[in-house]
Order: sequence, then C-alpha cells, then structure tokens
Amino acid sequence: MGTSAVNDRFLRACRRQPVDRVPVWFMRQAGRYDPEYRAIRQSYTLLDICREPELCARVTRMPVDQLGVDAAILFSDIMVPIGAMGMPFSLQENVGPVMERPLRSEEDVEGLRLFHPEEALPYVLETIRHLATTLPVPLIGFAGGPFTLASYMVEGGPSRDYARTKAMMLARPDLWHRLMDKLARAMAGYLRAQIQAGCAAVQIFDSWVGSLSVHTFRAHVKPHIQQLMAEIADLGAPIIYFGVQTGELLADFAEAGATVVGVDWRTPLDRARKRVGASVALQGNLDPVSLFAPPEALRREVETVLQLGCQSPGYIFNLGHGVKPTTDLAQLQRVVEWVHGFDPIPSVG
Ligand code: 1CP
Repeated sequence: MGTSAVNDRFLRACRRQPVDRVPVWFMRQAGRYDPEYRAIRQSYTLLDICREPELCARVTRMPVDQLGVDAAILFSDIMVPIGAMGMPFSLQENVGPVMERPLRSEEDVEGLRLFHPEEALPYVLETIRHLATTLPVPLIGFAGGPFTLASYMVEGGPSRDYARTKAMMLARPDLWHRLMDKLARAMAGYLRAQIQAGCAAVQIFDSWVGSLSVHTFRAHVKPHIQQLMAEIADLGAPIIYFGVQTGELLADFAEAGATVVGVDWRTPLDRARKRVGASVALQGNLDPVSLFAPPEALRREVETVLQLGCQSPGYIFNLGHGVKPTTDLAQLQRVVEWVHGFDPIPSVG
C-alpha cells in the first residue's frame, strides 16, 4: 500500500514530523507543459486516459521520473465522479468542463445518484491499485470540494462570478444544503475508496470556495466540508484542503478537520501559520507565474517561500495553484533541486 513507499518525507511533513528535506510536488504536475503528455493527448482525450488504467498510471508517474517530486497525484479530473452521479459533461479544449444539462431545479438535485465507486469507476481504483505497488513515492488521491463541484453543475461550466450558484445558495438554502450534503457524502465515499485502494493521502480541491464571504462559507459550506472530512478521518490518511483566494478562510479550514491546509500565493506562509495554529501542516505557495521569470529571479522567489514555510514543522512546498500549460519543464526541475537543497530545520522559537 501507499505507506510502504520508499520516500516518505511528504507523509512525514503532512503529520508535522521531522524531515531530511522539504517535500515538494506540484498541483497539475501531469499536464500540457510536458511534451510527452502533449504527445499522448494527440491520440487520447483526457477522459480516455482516465479510463485506461495502464496509460493513466503512466501519465501519473511521468512527473515523478522527470521532476523528482516527492508525491504523485492521481491523473484524473474533479468532474469524473460527477458523471457517475448522473450528470453527463464533456471536457472542452481551452474551456474546461461543460455540463450537458446544468443543475437548476429541485428535481435535478433529487435525481443525483450516490454512486458505488467500485461499480461506477472501477478504472480509477484499478489505476490506484497498480500505482500503489509500483511508485517510489506516496500517491495522492483527490476529489473536488462540494462548492466547486456545485459551481460547475449549476453554472453549466466555468464561471467568473458563480452568480447562479450563489443565487441558489441564498434563495433556496434548503435545496442548497441538500445538494451540498449529497456531494459531501458522495465525495467521502469516493475518497474512502481511493484510500482503501492505496492512496496514502487525499486532497480536496475546493478551488473556487474563496469566492465566498467568510459568513456565507461558514453558513453554507463549512458544515459539509467538516462532515466530508470526518467521514474519512478514521482511515488515518492525511487530508489536504485547498482553494484559491482563501486567505480569510484558512482558520476555518483547519477547524473543519484538515490535516494539511493548502495556501495560494497571495497569503504569506508565516501569516497563514498564525491563522491555522500549530495543529495542521501547510502546503504552498509559489506563484505559478514566477516560473516564467529567469532562473535567478525564480530562485529568489523559491527561497522566500521556503524561508517562510520552514518557520514551523509541517511544511510541503507546492505552487499556489496549478502549473500553467506553457511552463518550461526545466524550470520545474530547477525548483525541485533548490527545494531539496534547502536545510529544512526550523529556527527554534
Ligand atoms: O486535456 C487537458 O490537458 C486539459 C487540461 C486539464 C487537465 C490536465 C483538465 C481540464 N483537467 C486536467 C487534469 C486534472 N484536473 C488534474 C490532474 C492531476 C494533476 O494535478 O497533475 C487535477 C488534479 C484536476 C483537478 C481540477 N479540474 C480542478 C481543481 C484544480 C484546479 O486547477 O483548481 C478543477 C477546477 C478542474 C476543472 C477543470 N478541468 C479541466 C480544466 C481546464 C478545468 C478548469 C476550468 C476552469 O477554469 O473553471
């Protein structure tokens, strides 16, 4: 299983244990910046790759071999289980997920299915089982957060302001809570199956939850995130909770039960630490756009992030959001080298 992985510094950092080097991985580390991935995408769609365990395992492993990262993340998409809940969608080039029929009514919410992961998505679990026994690093499973999934389902695709989603939340709190409850239970079951198949940790990508005010997050989303994390806590796998522009929500993320709180680049890691307290680990938060700067300038950015992150135990280096498709692979390789060359011993305070 995942915990027998040779390199365990990622899992040690999740649990705030001492590490020999700062662990590093990148959100969206398998993707279009990589020529090998682009070559595969000439013959297969993203969903083809997800449904083909051998190919999916190969794509998941590519950044481990090419970049030397300390964790692999399952190659999939947050929308994959939404199809299994009875809402067909497509992933459109340069757009993202587009629903065949957006979710708008009471009947639409009632019609959502709580699926059985082994029956509905056997290829995902087969890929995980294969990877868990062959990878030299821990495998991270993932699911979308209930708000982020709801935003795609209700809007029908990517959105700038989530207007229909927030309208449902405020106008029909009863219906909204039923939707959140269904999504939280479905994703808890999905993450549980991923951990049981061999994922050593999981990340909840609630990418767009930072669009909410603190009080609406607390009233309309937090109870469901708390329930989701509580439902899988017994398995003992670290749970990373991440969203963009969530500086004002970080304390709530820790309180809701996250083992690791993901931080975007806008919030300095020392400030994030003050907000979350000492009982969780932090992950982040290099601005993905700094990878377009010349190596010397990039190196200064990486060292600033490392110095702030290493001020307290429990730190995982990552970007503040996903790798951009036009990033130079060599820049990612340099970042891994610099992170691994940094002395992680925190200054004793
Ligand atoms: O075919 C392609 O290469 C298109 C780009 C792409 C990729 C590489 C999409 C479409 N999905 C993926 C894979 C993917 N999606 C992974 C792979 C594992 C890895 O990290 O290496 C992961 C973790 C996701 C998760 C995901 N999908 C998120 C959460 C992370 C984030 O970026 O905030 C979200 C919001 C999605 C939806 C989605 N899928 C694809 C796109 C372009 C989008 C975003 C659309 C939008 O801006 O709303």
